[in-house]
Amino acid sequence: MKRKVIALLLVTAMCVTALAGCSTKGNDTADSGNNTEATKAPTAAVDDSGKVNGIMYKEGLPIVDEGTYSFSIFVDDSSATGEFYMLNEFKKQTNVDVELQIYPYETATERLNLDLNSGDYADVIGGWTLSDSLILTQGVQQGTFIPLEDLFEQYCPNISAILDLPGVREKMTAPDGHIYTIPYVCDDTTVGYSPYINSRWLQNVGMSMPTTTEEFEAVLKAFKEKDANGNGDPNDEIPFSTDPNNKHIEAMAGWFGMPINKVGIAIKDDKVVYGGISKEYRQFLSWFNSLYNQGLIDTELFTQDSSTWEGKGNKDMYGVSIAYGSNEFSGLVQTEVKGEFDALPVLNTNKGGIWLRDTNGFSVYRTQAVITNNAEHPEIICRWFDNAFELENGIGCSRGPVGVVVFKEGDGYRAIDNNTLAADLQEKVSWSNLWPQALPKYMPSGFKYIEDNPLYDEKRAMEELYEPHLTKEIIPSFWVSLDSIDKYADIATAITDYFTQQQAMFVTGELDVNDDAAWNSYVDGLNALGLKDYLEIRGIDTIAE
Ligand SMILES: [Ca+2]
Repeated sequence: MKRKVIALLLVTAMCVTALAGCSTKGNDTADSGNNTEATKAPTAAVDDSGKVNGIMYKEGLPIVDEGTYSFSIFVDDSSATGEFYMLNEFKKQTNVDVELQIYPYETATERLNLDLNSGDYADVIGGWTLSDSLILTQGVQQGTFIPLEDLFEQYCPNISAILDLPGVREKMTAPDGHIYTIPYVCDDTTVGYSPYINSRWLQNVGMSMPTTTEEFEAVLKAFKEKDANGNGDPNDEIPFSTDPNNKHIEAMAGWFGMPINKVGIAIKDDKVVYGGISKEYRQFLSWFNSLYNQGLIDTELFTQDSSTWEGKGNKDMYGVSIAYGSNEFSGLVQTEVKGEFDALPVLNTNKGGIWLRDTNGFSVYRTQAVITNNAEHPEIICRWFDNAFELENGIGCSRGPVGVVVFKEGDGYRAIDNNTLAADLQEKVSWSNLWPQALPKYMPSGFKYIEDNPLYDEKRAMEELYEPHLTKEIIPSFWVSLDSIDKYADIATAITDYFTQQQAMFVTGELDVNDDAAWNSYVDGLNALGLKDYLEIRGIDTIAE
C-alpha cells in the first residue's frame, strides 16, 4: 500500500508498535549501549584510533569525527522548507552530514527512474517510490541496491532487535536470502483510504447519514442542487472527489460485494481472488459512471494534482472525498473535538456491502530505504539509521523532540500541547518538519506515554465504524520467485496501467461500461497483457466472474 500521510494526522502518525515482548535498547540516546549481539556477530576491524575502516567508531556517539563523512538521501516529501528538526539533532549526535534530495511524490518516481538510468543516484533511496519490483531488479538482479544484513548484525543493535520481532525478518528477506532495506515497522491503521463526508453539509441539506448507495446518491444530488456549503452560491459544490495520488475508487466495489485493491486484487469469501473483471466491479463502474454523468463527481478527478484537490477542499467545495484523513483536503486544523467531517459508513451492509481490510493493525514496510552501490561506507549509514531508531530519537521523529515537546516523566514520557509553544517553534516541530516522514522510523511499545491534549482521532473512529464490515483477511505481501522477476516486472506494470486507464474511461463514459462489446474488449485486453501469468506468479488461482 502506497500512502502519503500528511502532517495533521498526529495521533495515527505515532506509529507505536504494540508487539508483546518487543524490547529496545535503553532510553539513553547519548549512548548506543552495549551490543549484546556483538558476541555472535563477526568482529569488525578496528584500527589504532578505535575506528572501523579508519573512519567509523564501532559503538556509541558520535559515529564519525566532524567533517569526515556525508551521504545523500533521495526521498519523496512535500516539505515547504526542506528543514527537518531531527536531522539537525542527528548531525549533532553523529557528526554525519546528510544531503537531502527531496522531490514531491507526484514527480519522485519519474525522477528516480531517470537517476537510476543515468547511474547518478543517491547513496540512500527512500520513501514511497520504492517497490518490491525495484528491490528485485535493482537489488537482487543488478546489485545497485546492496545487501545490508551483515552490516545490521555487526553494527546495528536496534535494527537487529526490530528484525527479531515476530515475522519481521522473514518479510524483509528477499528471495535470494538478502535484506536490502532498512525496516519500517509500525502499528498501522486497518483501513488506509476511505470516504469522508461533511456532516455540516448533510445538516444544511436536511439529510441523515446515508447507509446505502441509493441514499448516498440522493445525498450527493442534494449537495449539488442546494447551497450545501451555505455560502449563498448554489453552484460551487462538488459532491464527490478523491485524493489524486491515491484515488482508490475501485474500493467502492466493496459496496457491491467485491472489496478490491488498486490493481484489481480482491478478497472474496476470505480468499484472495482477482476481482478486476467481476460483475460486482462492473456494477460499481456502471453506478459510478451514472453519478459522473449527473455531474456529482469532480470533473478533474483524473487530471488534477494534489494541490488543486487541496485547494478546492480548503474552499469548502467538497461534500465527500476519499482520503487518508479529512484534514488532507479540508485544511481544517485538528483539535481535541471532532471536526465537521465524518467517515462515510460502509454502504449496503444489509446486502453484502463490505470494505477491504488493509492491515491487521501492524505493518512491516520493506521498501522504505535502500543503500546503493554509490555509497562509500554503507556501515556508517546503517549506524546512522540505527541511531535514529533509539527510543528518544524515535519519539522525536514521530511526535516531537524530547525536551521540547515530549518530556521524561517518571519511567515514561509526557507530550505537551504543541499550541503552548512559541509560534516559530511550533512550526519547527510540526509533524512534517520533524523528519522526512516517508523514511523509516521506529517507536517501540512498552513505555509509558501520555498526551496532555490528545487530538480527536478520526482514524480510530473510522476503524471502529468499519471493523464489523471489513474483510477478515488482508491481501498478503509476497515476493516474486527469482526466475519470474523479469516477466513479472513487465506484466505487472502493463496490467496495472491498463486497469487504471480503462477504469477512468469507464467512469467518464469514454468507454460504455454497460455495453457488452466494450466490456469484453476490456477483458480481452487484460488477458492479452498476460493476466493469467500475472495471477499465477502471485499465486492467485481464482478470477471472480
Ligand atoms: Ca454554495
